[in-house]
Order: sequence, then structure tokens, then C-alpha cells
Amino acid sequence: MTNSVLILNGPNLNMLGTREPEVYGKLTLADIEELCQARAAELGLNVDFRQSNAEGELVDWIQTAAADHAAIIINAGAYTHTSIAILDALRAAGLPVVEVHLSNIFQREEYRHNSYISEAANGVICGFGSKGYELALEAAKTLIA
Ligand code: CA2
Repeated sequence: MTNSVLILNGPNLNMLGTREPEVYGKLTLADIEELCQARAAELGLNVDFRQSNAEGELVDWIQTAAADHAAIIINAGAYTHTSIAILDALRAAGLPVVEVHLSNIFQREEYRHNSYISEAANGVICGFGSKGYELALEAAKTLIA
């Protein structure tokens, strides 16, 4: 049984740290990956941390996730609010799913209040900035056990 967690990041999250620090924090995505690697080591997990701006690439990664990973953590960025394709892939993956968002999407524009992803997620963490990724790893550990 693998202890590897696939952490997926969607469109524009590669821009973290360059703009809108008041919404998304000051850390870059590389900083967040470092936090995840450190927390995962404490939890006895391995992390495979990826980002793509392409919806199809995210779907491809979800489709093959079960071969090498025990759980998926996903911040699908704006695809959260639009992508039935990612929802369908997550449903078919057969793995525990933790949805994470840096910002509290419910405090923001109405079009961010709906998440298609949530229907396939065991749970959702939002509004805690980069700490949410660490919380998601703890949740993933519980779901894998
Ligand atoms: O709060 C989150 O984590 C989001 O998933 C972030 C997405 C947004 O579309 C979701 O509604 C909520 C956007 C990430 C884009 O981040 C940027 C950061 C700096 C500069 C440009 C974009």
C-alpha cells in the first residue's frame, strides 16, 4: 500500500506570490510545496506536487493517480467553479479526495461560491491560506489509514 499523496494545483496558481497577496498570501507555489514536503515527512507520507494550467492535463493526472497514489489533494483554481470534467475524473479515480482553497471562496464573488469538485471530495478546506495544504495532508493521512 502506497503512502504517496498527489497534490494537484490548477490554473494560475503558478503565479502565487506575484500579485494579490491580500487574497492568496505572499508565498509562492514553490514555498507551498516546501511546506507540504516538510509536513508530509512528519506524517510519514510522500508527496507528488504538480501544477497545470490545462484542464485536460489535470484530468489525465487524476485518471492515472490510483496507480501510484493513495489520495488526492486538489486546488483546482478557477476550474473548481466550471469543470464537470475534473469532477467526473475525481469520481472515477476511486481515491480519497481533499479539496483545498487558499481563500475563503464563500466570502468572495458569488460565482466562486459553487464548487463542482466538492461533490467528489471527502472534505473541503478553505480560507486558511497555505496552512490549508498542511491541514489537507493531515486529513489525507486519516482517510488513507
Ligand atoms: O482560493 C483558492 O485557492 C482558489 O482556488 C484560487 C483560484 C481562484 O480562481 C479560486 O476561486 C479560489 C485562483 C488562483 C490564482 O492565483 C493567482 C495568484 C496571483 C496572481 C494571479 C493569480
